Amino acid sequence: MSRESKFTADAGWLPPHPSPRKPAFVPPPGAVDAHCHVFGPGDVFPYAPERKYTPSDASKEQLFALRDHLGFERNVIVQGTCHGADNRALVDALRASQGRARGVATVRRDVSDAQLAEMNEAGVRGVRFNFVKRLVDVTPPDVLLEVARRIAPLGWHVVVYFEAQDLPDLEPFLAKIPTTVVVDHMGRPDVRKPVDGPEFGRFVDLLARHSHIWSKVSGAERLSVTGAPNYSDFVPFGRRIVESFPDRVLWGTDWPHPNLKPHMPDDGDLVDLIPKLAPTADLQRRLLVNNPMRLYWNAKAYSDIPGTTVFDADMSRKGYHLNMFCMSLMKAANRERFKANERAYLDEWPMSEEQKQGVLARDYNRMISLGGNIYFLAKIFATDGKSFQHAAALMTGMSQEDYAKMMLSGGRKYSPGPGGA
Ligand code: 0GY
Repeated sequence: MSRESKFTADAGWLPPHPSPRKPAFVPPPGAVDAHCHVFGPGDVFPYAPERKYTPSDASKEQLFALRDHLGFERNVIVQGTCHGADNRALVDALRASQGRARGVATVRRDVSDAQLAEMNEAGVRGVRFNFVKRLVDVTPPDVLLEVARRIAPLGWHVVVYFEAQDLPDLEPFLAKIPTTVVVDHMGRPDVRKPVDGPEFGRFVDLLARHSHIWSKVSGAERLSVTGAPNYSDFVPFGRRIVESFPDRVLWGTDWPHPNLKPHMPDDGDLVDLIPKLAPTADLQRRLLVNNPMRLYWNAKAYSDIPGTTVFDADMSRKGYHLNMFCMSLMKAANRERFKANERAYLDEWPMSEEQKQGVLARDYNRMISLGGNIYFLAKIFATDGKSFQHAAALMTGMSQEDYAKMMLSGGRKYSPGPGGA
């Protein structure tokens, strides 16, 4: 006999479609469903007391089965507001995914470094800021900026959910966020209005003005007035964004489609919209593979050059406070304070705990992998009274003497490839 659940879904709540059809569109290999949720199960991962709705459970097993059925390889699971800032159900799903899911969490300003590190290890790569008043009690922007500054050193980004009428007020805030910002469902346009009209124009301008802002071209089933199965009024809006900003768009099912009344979409229909939003194979690959892989799996064309960490814009953001700490050592008074109590001095900087540990251990490779730039890190070994040769020897695992000998005899030996010099 099944146990009585502690939670009952709201009256009229629609569970997800029980048997979505197999879509005609075959997603390219490695495709990512970059907006979906897991809810509960409530008896294991209780819904938050402050929630604005109680859903029916939507499990990780159901989500992974849908992923396979629709022809996707990976998921980005977004913390639903019904779980508040309790990310346990999300983290549980990420851990069960065997690296095939990444997460976007909700955190409060009092989240600890240890909690952030644990979520990072599980696969969380972003936080969500929600401005939709029927879903949350809105948090003040200065608190959110504080959270954004905390998560930036981890290389995470911010996902925002708001409605079109709130964009003018929000734009200055979005401009100040120091990470990539992804807007859910194109900022919820009214798709009865013209795609070339002022309301959607404002959203297109937002992306044109701010290269750190991305958009999900999702939410057809929420925004369409013409409705299933073609959601035809939504298509020109999504297509406009995909064609204008092909390297800053993501797509997701939004399974299990919370708060949708009165219809529950067939996820197969939603997948079959993709070629209408992204009409070429190249656009489809960017939307479904390249962009989400770059943002969530750090997969860049140059990220697997052996022995090399490329210092690009993401690394610069991730290492910002570490590098600023290094620059502070230009001043004699700061060097003295650092030498007197390294831990206390490091704690004055909003660096991640891992970055601080890297500094304390003088582990330069680790600092570089966490966004440190050798031109700034040089201030640390200079403060220690050490040379560049000393640091380079440490990084290669050699004694300084062996390193010096190697360099004097022409540097590291390498085997040229066929036809190489
Ligand atoms: C979505 C949309 C909605 C809900 C949530 O976290 C949530 O509760 O995001 C909504 O009701 O519009 O993206 O899932």
